[in-house]
Amino acid sequence: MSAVALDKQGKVAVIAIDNPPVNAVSRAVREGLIDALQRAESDPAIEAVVIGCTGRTFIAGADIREFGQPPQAPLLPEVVERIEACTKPVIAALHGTALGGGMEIALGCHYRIARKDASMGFPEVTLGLLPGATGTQRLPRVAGVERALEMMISGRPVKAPAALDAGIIDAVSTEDDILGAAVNYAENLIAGGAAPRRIRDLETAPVPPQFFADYRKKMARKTRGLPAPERIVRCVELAASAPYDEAIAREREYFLECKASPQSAALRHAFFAERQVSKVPGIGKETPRRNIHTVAIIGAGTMGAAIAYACLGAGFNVLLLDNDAAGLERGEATINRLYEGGIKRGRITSADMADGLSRFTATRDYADLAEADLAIEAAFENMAVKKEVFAKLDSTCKPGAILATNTSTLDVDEIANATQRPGDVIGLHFFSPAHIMRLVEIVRGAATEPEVIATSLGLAKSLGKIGTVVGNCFGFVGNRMLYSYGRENQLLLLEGAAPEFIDATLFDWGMAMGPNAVGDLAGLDVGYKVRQERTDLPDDPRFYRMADVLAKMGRYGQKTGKGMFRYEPGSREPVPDPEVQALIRQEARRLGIEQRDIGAQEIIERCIYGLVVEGTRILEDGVANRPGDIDVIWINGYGFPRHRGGPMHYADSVGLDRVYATVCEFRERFGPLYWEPPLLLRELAQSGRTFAEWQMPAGQ
Ligand code: 3H9
Repeated sequence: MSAVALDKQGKVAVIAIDNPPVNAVSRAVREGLIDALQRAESDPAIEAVVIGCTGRTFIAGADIREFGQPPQAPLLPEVVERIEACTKPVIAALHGTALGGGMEIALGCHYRIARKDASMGFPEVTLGLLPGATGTQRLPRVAGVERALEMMISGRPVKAPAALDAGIIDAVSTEDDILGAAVNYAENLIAGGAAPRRIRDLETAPVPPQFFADYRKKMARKTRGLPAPERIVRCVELAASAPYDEAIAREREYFLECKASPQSAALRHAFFAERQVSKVPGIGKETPRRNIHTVAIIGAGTMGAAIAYACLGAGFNVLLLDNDAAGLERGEATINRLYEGGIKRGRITSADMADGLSRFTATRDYADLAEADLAIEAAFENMAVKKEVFAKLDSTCKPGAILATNTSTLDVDEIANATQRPGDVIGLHFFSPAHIMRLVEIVRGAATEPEVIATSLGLAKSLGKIGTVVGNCFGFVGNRMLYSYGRENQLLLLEGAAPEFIDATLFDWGMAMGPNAVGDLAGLDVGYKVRQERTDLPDDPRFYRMADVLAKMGRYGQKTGKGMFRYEPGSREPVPDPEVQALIRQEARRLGIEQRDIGAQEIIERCIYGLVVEGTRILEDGVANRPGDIDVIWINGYGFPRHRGGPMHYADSVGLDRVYATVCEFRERFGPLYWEPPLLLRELAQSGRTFAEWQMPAGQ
């Protein structure tokens, strides 16, 4: 079957692209479009041309898979220019998601009509790119500089009615059959004697002289480390100042620079890794799913309430249980607050709130959970408490109900064994704040049934989250690796690096926050309590020393106004605290550690390679299915910079031989306790391979 079909409906030629799943503009589509256009143009019976797509969407962009290979003619910009040069009016028929190169094709057409529910935009920036097929020059000409920048820098699509307001499209159709609607539109154009209308001939509306300088300042923090946004701004500046052809040549140059950048390679890796993650060995389309209508959440703390809110938002009936009447009231208040916050930010309406709350029940009685399809325990992080809850769930929930624990570290099998149905038990590790963070670690226990895993993956998707299936071990993937990262941070403090310097270094490198600010935000008491419960920690007095010292002093972080930093009343801004600096010096002396000057490079290498080493052990242990799964977890759960692709991709980009050599050097300098290189890292480094090339051995 050809990717592009040409059909005639009276005087209108209909060019329909059929390249599932998302009609990406692959080479075959580019060739097919040029050919079909040629034929339509040279056919004297044809007076207008419609370009649309079959399937669920208009073109969702260039084919991202081709970006790793040398470009093959015809290039997309040529296709867009060819469409625009057509001597007969060309109408784009948009439905689904018209994105990136798809939107550029639409802007190459002379008229655009979209189905009411269509959305359109330029998400290239999320792949480290800019619209490289004339989009940077066309969008400002129709939508204005400010709107064009907002769309291209955020990457967020707009819905058809907003696109109509902005002048990006000419008409919105309520018809399901958008190709049919576009043919009608074309017939009207023919009847009115309309001619081709070329965006390249329009002038971009002028902006005040300071506009671009101010815009750059405004976007600086959000776009740090990324080459594409600055180049997008330059292109839009050109759209407002340079002749079209000159600006297009620069757009092409910048696009190629971006495409070759390590940031784009990392972002494209993240894109595919996030889609790969739902493909789980042993779970297929044929695996049955259980129906989930009612979700019960046990524990009305901040986490439980946020999970409840997320489930209400996804349309489930929700029961929130807490033994404690005051706790339950607080949970309800949290849910109300989350709704009100959502309304204030314009994310939801008061009708959504009323609808959500009509499906919500608060209870203190386990008997009310009898009909729940899924129970998510979000009680204290304590094994005895968890086992008690699961024994109660076992005796009250109906057969076939899924019993999930939100534990972030504890043994899911031990929890499962507190029930008579360990096959129904699974870990669903949500991240705080649970209604915002996109990650859920789905922890597969030894006995967890495949259909329970498949159902959990579906649940994550319906909550708008990325579910990543991981194995059961202390801390699973994310928190197990966090221990290594946090350990190096703590050791660096004792060795002389100031907390604010470590934080600034890792923030500048791209982490969403520095580790010391994160500790203060999460509460130093939380990690302290978890460490107290563990019996397998290394026998090392330096291990998390400063975190323990501060927690024992009641310096828990933001909530007590003092932690690793201090906080002015009502402020979340960490302020370096000389008292902490004195405490660190005192502890270092006590442990016989000589403090020294530590540079940014050592901080980055120790913290990030600490992650890589533990990530490699996780692969060796079979706890994660793929290196990409680890990357997805760290990007979406721990603020790892997406433009570095996650710890495992980052190691690949540095070169595993270099990473291995540095780890060996650390073993010499700091001893083998933490820096013994894993066998897998050595093997890959010595054979010149990458994590991306690694496959889990069969049977693991
Ligand atoms: C661009 O256009 C550059 C130009 O400006 C200049 C060029 C010179 N290519 O996400 P899903 C695959 S840059 C190849 O699960 P959904 C995806 O991997 C591009 N493959 O579906 C998956 O494969 P698999 C700008 C693609 O319904 C399958 O399709 N465009 C592409 O949840 C289904 O995807 C973008 O950045 C692609 N462009 O969401 C849009 N897109 O089944 C990127 C998807 O093997 N795409 N695949 O796992 C999206 O945002 C979402 O896929 C979309 C559908 C919203 C369209």
